[in-house]
Amino acid sequence: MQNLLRTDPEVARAILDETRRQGAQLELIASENFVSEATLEALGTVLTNKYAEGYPGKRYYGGCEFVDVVETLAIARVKQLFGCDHANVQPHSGAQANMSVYLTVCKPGDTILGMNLSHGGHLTHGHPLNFSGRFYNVVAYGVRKEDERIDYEAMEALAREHRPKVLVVGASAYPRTIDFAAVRKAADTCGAVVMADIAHIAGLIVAGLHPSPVAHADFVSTTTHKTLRGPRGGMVMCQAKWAKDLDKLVFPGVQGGPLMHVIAAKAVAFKEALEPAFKEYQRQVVANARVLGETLAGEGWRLVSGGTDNHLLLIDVFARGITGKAAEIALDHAGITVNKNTIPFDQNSPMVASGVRIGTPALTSRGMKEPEMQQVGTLMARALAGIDSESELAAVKRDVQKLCGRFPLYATRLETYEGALAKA
Ligand code: DSN
Repeated sequence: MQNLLRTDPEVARAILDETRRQGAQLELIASENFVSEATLEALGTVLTNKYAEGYPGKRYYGGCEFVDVVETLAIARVKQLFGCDHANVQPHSGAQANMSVYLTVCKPGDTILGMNLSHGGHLTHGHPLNFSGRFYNVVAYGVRKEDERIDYEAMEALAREHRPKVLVVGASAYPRTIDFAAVRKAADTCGAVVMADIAHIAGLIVAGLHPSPVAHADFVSTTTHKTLRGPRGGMVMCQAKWAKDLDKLVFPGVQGGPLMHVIAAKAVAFKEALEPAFKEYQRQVVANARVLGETLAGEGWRLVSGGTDNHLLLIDVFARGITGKAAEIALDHAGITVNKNTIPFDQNSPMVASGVRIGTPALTSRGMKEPEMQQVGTLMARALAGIDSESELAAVKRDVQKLCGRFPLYATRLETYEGALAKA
């Protein structure tokens, strides 16, 4: 930090402030997490200097012997974690992972069947403003109105009717277990390739707390920074028959040089995920989400689909006359970080939204358990009930800070930053 403070005090200051913010607020964004110190150490290394276009043993640059070690370890660990035939750990993000799969399988204009974003899907599953919606003919499936769960029968009927090249399954705001066998069955009616995007639930799958898609899907894509608790990035796993084509499409098809410092951090996070403690962590993530949901429901808040099977919850705040946007702002004032989110069949636009999405991966990484989830649920309910009262929001914030103070985050790192700042 001392070098950074000397060279660029503005950036150094912002990093210090962000480190403080992460520790002082209740982080409930379902897609965020806190990586380990070991993962952070791997990220901030000289591996960022190295060009390594190609793959281990087959690079377009000299001097790759050590980054080869890193990437080979990362690949081996993914295969061990998920039991997949092949893994490509180079995608810079989940979007690039998904783009690589589509380009492997489809030509522009081909049909993709994906989940409606407002029913819990993802931008890269065919949203009109995303490359997926621009390059391909998109047909969307969704959830049933009555129970807000994926309608696999309707999915299969759409597959028969539209004969997609790819059937995409996976979600960014779906609190229920996904039936990958049913997806495979739907895809087999028209010979579609299945891509399972497990970005949100990857950690749960590793721990055996959510069924794995590996036996059912041709491709499994994911980010590495959500429940998997690695650095920001993506990866793709696939059946052996797709391996060569996929690798060609990740590089040189979609990307140039891989981010070797990020791949090193991925390798570290995968090693952590192989430890028994990771399973226990995921078990706690799921238990925490259930208790948080029960607490909120007990306070009179409607949960989309009635609850959760995984790490996230969607609260229908509009059922009590509050927009997702207003709820997000009020909770932010109370030191609780969430994101507004559309709910199935939403009457409001995505920038306003009727829901708030919350998840427990980050708070669980801080060590919070069921009793704290009850407190968090009560604090959220107080903030939402007191949405028009700045004094109530400030009072909630004080209680949030007390709770956060009991679960220090990056304490040594923060101390080092503060010490460097004091000397600067
Ligand atoms: N933006 C991510 C999320 O919050 O779920 C998905 O890419």
